[in-house]
Amino acid sequence: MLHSFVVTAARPPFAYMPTMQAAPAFAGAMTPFLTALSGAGAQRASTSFAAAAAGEYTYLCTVPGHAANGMYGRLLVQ
Ligand SMILES: [Cu+2]
Repeated sequence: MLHSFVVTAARPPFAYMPTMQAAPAFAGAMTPFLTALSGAGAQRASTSFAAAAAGEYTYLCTVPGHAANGMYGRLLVQ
């Protein structure tokens, strides 16, 4: 199953296709869509970013329907 990761300043609820409302809050705070399983096993991605401003952010999956069905969480930067 496809998944992705982005940290955004947007808050839930999220639309079925959240990419327009979930721009990355920081440079590098996202991954591309991870592709489906292959014969080699699970896909993985990593990213790194500097959370340059304190605040409350949301991390979520931008694959259509995932964030709308709860695939998100809160990231608190202090
Ligand atoms: Cu997902």
